[in-house]
Amino acid sequence: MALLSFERKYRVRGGTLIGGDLFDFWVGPFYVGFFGVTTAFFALLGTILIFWGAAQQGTFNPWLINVAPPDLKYGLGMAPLNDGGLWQIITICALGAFISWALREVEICRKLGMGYHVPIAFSVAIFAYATLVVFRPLLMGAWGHGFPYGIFSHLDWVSNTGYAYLHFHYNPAHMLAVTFFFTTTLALALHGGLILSAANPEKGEEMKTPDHEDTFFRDFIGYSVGTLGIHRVGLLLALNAGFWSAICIIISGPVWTKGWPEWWNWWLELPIWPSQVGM
Ligand code: 07D
Ligand code: 07D
Ligand code: U10
Repeated sequence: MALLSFERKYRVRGGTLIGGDLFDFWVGPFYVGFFGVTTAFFALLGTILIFWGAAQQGTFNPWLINVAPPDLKYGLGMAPLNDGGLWQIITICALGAFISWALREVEICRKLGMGYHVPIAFSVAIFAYATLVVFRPLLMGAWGHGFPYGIFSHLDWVSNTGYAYLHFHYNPAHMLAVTFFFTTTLALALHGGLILSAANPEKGEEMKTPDHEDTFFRDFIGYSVGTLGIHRVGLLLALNAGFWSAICIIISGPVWTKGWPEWWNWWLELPIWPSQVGM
């Protein structure tokens, strides 16, 4: 079915979670819905506040705009607007916009009778963000532990936070997350390559079938995960990358306060070593 006639058939009412028919319409290519309105509201307000923060800071240079979280002395209380309060309101707007965006995805899935895989996947990214700016600061007792909103300033935060634990590469959950990120790109490169090699033949040649794709990997590594299976693998790898990222930062501070290299001492402290049992 051509895209335009398909859209006409499926652009029907229903499937909304909230608001009934009220916002059940499209603007150009975009489905609106109740959560489209809340996304627009939070995203607009958050962006306006970032610009306002930039005006207070005295620069509109996008690389240098910086809206910093409150000083640690404010703990978990509200801070004055120009001393971190703006960051707190922008954080609420960001979470409002991201969660609305995920719920708008859910409504679109419901309209089309599809599974909720895409909103579930996006929720893992939202979870990682919330870990950085809500859960970890809550566990550490101050909003000041969140990261600042600015292109270079957020890089400074990552570097400083990493060095606060001496050598962040030794964080075992960071290792897992990095490995999942690397494996995700390997899987996507293999999948993109395989599909194009079979489904996008030279002019005049015939398109190959999924059997060709299966056979390639059986010949190559002795096993094919299958044409549906590779999408399950991809999703699993990518979600684990985000999940272990959230874990690696939430344990840095709330669970482990020393340098990460020291964590590995548990290995030397096992009772299997003669020195541990006084020999
Ligand atoms: C390609 C989809 C499109 C999205 C884009 C991002 C904004 C910000 C805000 C001027 C893959 C749009 C950018 C809306 C404008 C202001 C105030 C997604 C694609 C193009 N980072 N980060 C970037 C964010 C964190 C880190 C780039 C956001 C953590 C490192 C961009 C968040 C940590 C590096 C950016 C966030 C961290 C970057 C490219 C939120 C650990 C880089 C992003 C909300 C996760 C890279 C100058 C990209 C860079 C980079 C945005 C959080 C680390 C500005 C929105 C605190 C080490 N980050 N980031 O392509 O070039 O993502 O930085 O959590 O090297 Mg970051
Ligand atoms: C948080 C983004 C969420 C985004 C959302 C959507 C918009 C809309 C609109 C475009 C999680 C935003 C959307 C704004 C835009 C339009 C229209 C994603 C988030 C909801 N590290 N490290 C990670 C590596 C080192 C350190 C994660 C590698 C050093 C700290 C990942 C290396 C030190 C933290 C990772 C490396 C250090 C991390 C990031 C290599 C510094 C974190 C991915 C090769 C000296 C962060 C949850 C992520 C984390 C994190 C990779 C090196 C410190 C696994 C490959 C040794 C402090 N690092 N790192 O989390 O876990 O994405 O955050 O050296 O906090 Mg690291
Ligand atoms: C995949 C795939 C597959 C495909 C695919 C894809 C994965 C099987 C079949 C998809 C992949 C691609 C297309 C490849 C490229 C993608 C990437 C590299 C990922 C990164 C993407 C980007 C960088 C693009 C990002 C762009 C975005 C998010 C669009 C920006 C959109 C907007 C600004 C509008 C947002 C819409 C909203 C909020 C909802 C509707 C709202 C409106 C239309 C606005 C109007 C608002 C209202 C009517 C409400 C009123 C507003 C109010 C009341 C607020 C007022 C508030 C005030 C403060 C005043 O697997 O193969 O192929 O294609």
